[in-house]
Amino acid sequence: MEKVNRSRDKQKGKKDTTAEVFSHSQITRLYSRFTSLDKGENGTLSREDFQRIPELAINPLGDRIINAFFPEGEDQVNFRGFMRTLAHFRPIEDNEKSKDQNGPEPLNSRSNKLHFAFRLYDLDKDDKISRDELLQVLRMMVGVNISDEQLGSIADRTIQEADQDGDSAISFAEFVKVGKLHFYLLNETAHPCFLHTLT
Ligand SMILES: [Ca+2]
Ligand SMILES: [Ca+2]
Repeated sequence: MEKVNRSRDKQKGKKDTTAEVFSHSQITRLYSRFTSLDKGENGTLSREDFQRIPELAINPLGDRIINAFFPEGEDQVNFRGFMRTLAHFRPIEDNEKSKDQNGPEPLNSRSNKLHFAFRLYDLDKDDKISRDELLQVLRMMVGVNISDEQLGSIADRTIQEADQDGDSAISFAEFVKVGKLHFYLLNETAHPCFLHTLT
């Protein structure tokens, strides 16, 4: 089992950006949350463990967020991985007090948050958001009260607005420039229940 109570002083020279994002008391709370979710009591969480969190079960992007916890090809996540993913959801202001110009970028920096959001869209991992990928997320976010035709035209307009190299898809650089696509996915206001239950 990994130690969770390592103090920051002991980590000098070997920076762990996860510990920079969370305070000591938050880490303690997260750890007790982690162990209560760990029904198999083996120090790791499975997808089923996450699916038992009601707020994630009803979140339209729940499955994708759950997937983001799991490294490629793995079906278990340990406490460190659990914290790393959650760190992306912390507000950016939390960095200011522990800012270290020479250290690695905090996980909740604007750029890391954007990468995280981008990956929620880019299911086939070709580093582009296609019209289909955008449509899938739109459909999950807006629910059923909007026709496929209307959704399609929202997707088309969004791509037109973002697409600069004319490939009819949104690259990460283009994604960063269209302000509106990401923040509703990653703001704490977009996932208040999810965050409050976990942290
Ligand atoms: Ca893609
Ligand atoms: Ca493009």
